[in-house]
Amino acid sequence: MPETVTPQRWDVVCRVVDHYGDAGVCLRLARALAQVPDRIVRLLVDQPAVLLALIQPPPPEGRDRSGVHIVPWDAVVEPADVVVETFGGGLPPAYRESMQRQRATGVQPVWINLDHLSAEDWVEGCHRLPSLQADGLVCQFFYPGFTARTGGLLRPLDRLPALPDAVLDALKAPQNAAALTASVFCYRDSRLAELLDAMAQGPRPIRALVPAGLPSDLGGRALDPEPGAVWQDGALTLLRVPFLDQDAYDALLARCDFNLVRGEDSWVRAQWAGKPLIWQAYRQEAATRSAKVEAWLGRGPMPPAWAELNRAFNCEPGASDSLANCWNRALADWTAAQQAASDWRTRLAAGPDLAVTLAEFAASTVQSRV
Ligand code: TRH
Repeated sequence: MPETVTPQRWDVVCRVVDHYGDAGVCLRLARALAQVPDRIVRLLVDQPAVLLALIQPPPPEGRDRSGVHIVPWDAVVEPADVVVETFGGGLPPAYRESMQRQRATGVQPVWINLDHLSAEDWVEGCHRLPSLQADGLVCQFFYPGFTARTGGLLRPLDRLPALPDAVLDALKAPQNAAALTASVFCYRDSRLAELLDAMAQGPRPIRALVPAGLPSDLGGRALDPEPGAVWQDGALTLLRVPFLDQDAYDALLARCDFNLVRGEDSWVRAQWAGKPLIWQAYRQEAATRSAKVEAWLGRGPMPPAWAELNRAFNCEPGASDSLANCWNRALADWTAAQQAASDWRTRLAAGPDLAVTLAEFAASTVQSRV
């Protein structure tokens, strides 16, 4: 451990469970941590292909443009000063054995387990709690969140990249100033088909951008899988766009009028985009999913009609008013939804920055040992 109490060597440890979010959050966290001069950040990942799908072009020799060293999960044995395990994914066995040896001869690294984001109240009571492990190591739980008594959220990019031509072309079709543009990113098993039906029969032209390579139930609309494909259906125009680099995806969210997002990272990015959004929570048991959605809606990110639409989109069919009714009521409340999304973004900006709170917590943990 260097002389100063400010730990400078960080490891973010990512074990991919499924989809892109584990890697997506870890990449964003590692990049944010690496912005501090002289800090050395490694991102240990067990499925590099999932992570590299979010970085275009692929980083040469595993060195990300942000300076993060991307390394295979089991390629590192010498622990850093601070180890950020994510989502309870565990640590590589050899890495953990090294931590045990360090503890036996001196001081273990600061070991933090960064958990999933939730708007639920219980998070504040668990945030920063230590957990003594059977081998004597201490792990400390750290929760992102929407309040000052959590770790807060990873901040948006200071500067968004230009959108690729394939997306800019899609934004021109159809030529209709009244059209609202939406990005579409939800799970295969969702109520998307019903929502698209409502848009097609709705009062306002909608241009929906669907990423290539992601299975989506488009309700029988045979949109070709290749970027550039177009499918017109009443007031709805579906357009296939490429799966984008993570930074370009942030730029897409900011460019659209509203966004359909899912899971955790795109959900947060859409809130930072400051546009109305429809969030499909990660597919868990219905009561768990409903509790997460209600906790977030209860913090007031949007007006009632849009909250009802989000609630319905996360319900099983038949457990809510029809999506068509919800969609038409939400569309009628469009101006209020735009203002509420902007106000919500302002509220988030007043909250903690997760990369900062993590670093402060790590430094205070080291300081407490001096
Ligand atoms: O892919 P996800 O469903 O990931 C999920 C969630 O993170 C969930 O919380 C977790 O428990 C589960 O994985 C294991 O949704 P999420 O979180 O939005 O992550 C998607 C990432 O993909 C995000 O970083 C944005 C990125 N992305 C791009 O980079 N380009 C794209 O074109 C698209 C559509 C997404």
